Amino acid sequence: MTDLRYDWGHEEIMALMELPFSDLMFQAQNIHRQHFDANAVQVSTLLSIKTGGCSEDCGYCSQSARNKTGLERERLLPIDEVVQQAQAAKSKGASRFCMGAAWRSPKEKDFVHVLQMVDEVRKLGMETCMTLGMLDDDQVQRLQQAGLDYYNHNLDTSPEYYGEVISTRTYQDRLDTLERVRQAGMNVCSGGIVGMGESRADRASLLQQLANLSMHPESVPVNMLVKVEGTPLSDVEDLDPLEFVRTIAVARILMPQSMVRLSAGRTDMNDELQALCFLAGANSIFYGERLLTTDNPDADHDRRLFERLGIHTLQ
Ligand code: SAM
Ligand code: DTB
Ligand code: SF4
Repeated sequence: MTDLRYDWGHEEIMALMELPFSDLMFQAQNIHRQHFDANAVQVSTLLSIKTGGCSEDCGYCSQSARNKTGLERERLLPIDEVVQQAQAAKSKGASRFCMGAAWRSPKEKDFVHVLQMVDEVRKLGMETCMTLGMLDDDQVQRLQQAGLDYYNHNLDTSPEYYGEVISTRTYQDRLDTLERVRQAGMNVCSGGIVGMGESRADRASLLQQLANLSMHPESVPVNMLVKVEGTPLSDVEDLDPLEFVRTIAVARILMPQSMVRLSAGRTDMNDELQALCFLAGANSIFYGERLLTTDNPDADHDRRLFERLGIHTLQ
């Protein structure tokens, strides 16, 4: 078993990123197989419980009020509808239901409903995950008491590149929320986005931040930027897909016991590229036709892909 490390230096991470592709894949596979069934993938389904009109200025996001993406601003979904969608996701085979809201941070009037959603979805026998923006100590406690299993809050990119993408909250704000969630004893889901015009050194630096948190996040989503028309990043240059695979492989090596999620961007990937991501150590995906506001491959396609690859899903 590989020992867990929390002291990764930037240079050694860069050295991994720069390995010949086959050597990198071999290392990642080796580590993956020490800790996981290499043919098992966990599936989560996402639902946007509050869409659009967000006050933040994240340059990639369809939901920022500052980006003219044509997305209709919606109110918080009624609890019944959330429970119905969770039930549907469960019957299609998802083990975790992830609820996302386009907020800088939750307001009290909404928060009470959110707590009820956690309770109701848990009663279906599913794991629960929420992503609601920044949280204070009180909110973290109440989510934990409601039984929330995972909180998703991404670092998004390196501290060095961060200012190119977001100005309305700091990197430290994000680290603070992650530490609060960790201290409250909930599972942490944190990762980032690649393909936003950042350098390889930035990707290494994002992974360094994640791997050197007080504990590794239990779940590490690696998103490929979904280019949304009307956002500042809509026509950023395409990233070499093999660089995305490398990012997954290095995440696997640095955080051997974490679930690494092949997250947004799969509709633009062919099956062969996704197979390479699983080979590199990805062992989780978002499953179901929709991410938050953009498309995801349909469930039938994913089922066929899993069959072709001999992958089974984790319950
Ligand atoms: N508003 C909350 C927040 O930002 O913390 C929660 C929802 S937010 C949409 C969750 C994450 O989705 C972001 O941190 C980002 O990493 C990812 N995301 C959003 N838009 C994306 C896009 N166009 N492509 C890839 N990932 C994206
Ligand atoms: C994460 O890292 N990726 C998910 C989830 N956490 C909340 C969101 C992806 C969003 C992609 C763009 C959209 O559908 O709006
Ligand atoms: Fe708002 Fe989250 Fe989108 Fe940023 S990523 S604009 S905080 S919904």
